[in-house]
Amino acid sequence: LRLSQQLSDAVRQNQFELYYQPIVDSVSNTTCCVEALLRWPQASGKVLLPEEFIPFASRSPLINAITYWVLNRVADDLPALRQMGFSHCIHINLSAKDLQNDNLVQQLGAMLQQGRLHASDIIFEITETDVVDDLQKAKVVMSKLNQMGFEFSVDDFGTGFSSLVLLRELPISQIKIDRSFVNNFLINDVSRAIVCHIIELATELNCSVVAEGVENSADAAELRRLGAELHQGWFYTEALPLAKLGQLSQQQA
Ligand code: G
Ligand code: G
Ligand code: MN
Ligand code: NA
Repeated sequence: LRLSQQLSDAVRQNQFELYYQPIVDSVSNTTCCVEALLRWPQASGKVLLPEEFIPFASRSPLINAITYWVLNRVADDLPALRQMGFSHCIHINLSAKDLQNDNLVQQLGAMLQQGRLHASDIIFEITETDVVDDLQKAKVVMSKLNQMGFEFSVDDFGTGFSSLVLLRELPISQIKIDRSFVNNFLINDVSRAIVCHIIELATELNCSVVAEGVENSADAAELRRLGAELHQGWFYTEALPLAKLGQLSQQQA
């Protein structure tokens, strides 16, 4: 297939870029983590977003190569991120296939041994759809990674069909409230109830909570009042290339 050829060329020829979107502690108004988000610039000048190629890549072994590319880019970017003052973790998105074999365990084991990464540098984001393939296999892989020190966050929480089973079965330390709930929770009673319940559930389970898609100060204030202090969204900043993230941290300092 054409797209699969283009994608494997993109991996080999280093055509991807990694952008970073800050996750902000809204109480101290400081960036505590950044989420790495893939971008694929085209020769035409257009930049493809992950939703335009990750779903396709996720159905093939290409996704393993893409995830490995992301890990290596994060390892390469870490010294610069540290120098900019981002002392906390980098969030990396995984796909279903990443959790269905031991490749990732071996690759990360090697990177830890080489000193290119520390487990505490990274939090992996998984979605519910990532583990439904084979929950037991995902559990084995995630447990191994967890023993190596890596933590897991559930992305888009509440939008899948097995969110609660996932919390019971897997080593999860953070829940990200899907932005579809955050978008209208001030005016939609159902969304509001869901947001409140996710916050309570997370607290009960000793998980931290991140609210995604925070787009204005009213949302931010109400989320904080409800106990969700970590925010990600355009109210703070969009995903930025490394160089622009540096300018941002200088403005903050
Ligand atoms: O940047 P954007 O909002 O378009 O990203 C949308 C989604 O694409 C993310 O929430 C995530 O699920 C997925 N995504 C972004 N970067 C990566 C990546 O490096 N690997 C995987 N597997 N998914 C990614
Ligand atoms: O991992 P996830 O699929 O949630 O990736 C986050 C995506 O959400 C990014 O691709 C980014 O473009 C998008 N995004 C980030 N902040 C906001 C926001 O405040 N509002 C909306 N609508 N989208 C956002
Ligand atoms: Mn994510
Ligand atoms: Na998300």
